[in-house]
Amino acid sequence: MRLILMGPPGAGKGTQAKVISGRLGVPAVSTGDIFRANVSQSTPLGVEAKRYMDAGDYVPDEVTNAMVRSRIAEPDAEGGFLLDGYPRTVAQVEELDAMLAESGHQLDAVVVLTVDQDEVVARLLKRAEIEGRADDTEDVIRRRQEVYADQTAPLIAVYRDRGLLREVDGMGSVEEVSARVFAALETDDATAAG
Ligand code: B4P
Repeated sequence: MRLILMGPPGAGKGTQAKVISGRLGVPAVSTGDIFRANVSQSTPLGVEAKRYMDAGDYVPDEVTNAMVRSRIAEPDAEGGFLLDGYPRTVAQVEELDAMLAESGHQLDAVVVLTVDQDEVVARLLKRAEIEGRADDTEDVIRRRQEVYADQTAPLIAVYRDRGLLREVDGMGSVEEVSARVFAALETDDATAAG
């Protein structure tokens, strides 16, 4: 199964990606996590990514695309993967399409978590207290929301037109949201072949 998990910052992508990938037995590929791992190890990729992430901006497409290309070519992703936070721009959609075409695979579904704006801000400020992420300050959260609305929200229509979109209510407990995601996937003809 090849899935994409989308949603605004704080929608619960990272949280749900762990649950879904565990249940489906495919690796969760989180671009945000890969960038953060590189930042913490001060690799050249991390040094570059940090400049953008701390400001709430997207890391340039060329950098992100190359990183995903190499990650999904690893053996554990041969049988499928769950992309958490990728693609986020039209250029990334095009690049992912090219990667899939080259490997002869197709996407099975694109899950979008929907949440109230107030709720996502509250979640991220709570995480700021716990984890102290540099991009979880109120100003940067606001910037990340703007970038999402501007660059990523338009992708929803792209995948809807392809018949792949599954919109899932992301409000409520983690367990409630997971149950909705699995229900959306199970009732979805597009994923049956996965
Ligand atoms: P991400 O790491 O993907 O950050 P995010 O959008 O904020 O999502 P995240 O996964 O962290 O939040 P989640 O909703 O799971 O990206 C960070 C940065 O990396 C981006 O701003 C960008 O700079 C860069 N980047 C990443 N991908 C990129 C790409 N493709 N192109 C360019 N740049 C890219 O969780 C939020 C909080 O809510 C957590 O604390 C969680 O515990 C909590 N939560 C989750 N579900 C909940 C629930 N049901 N109830 C209550 N709390 C919940």
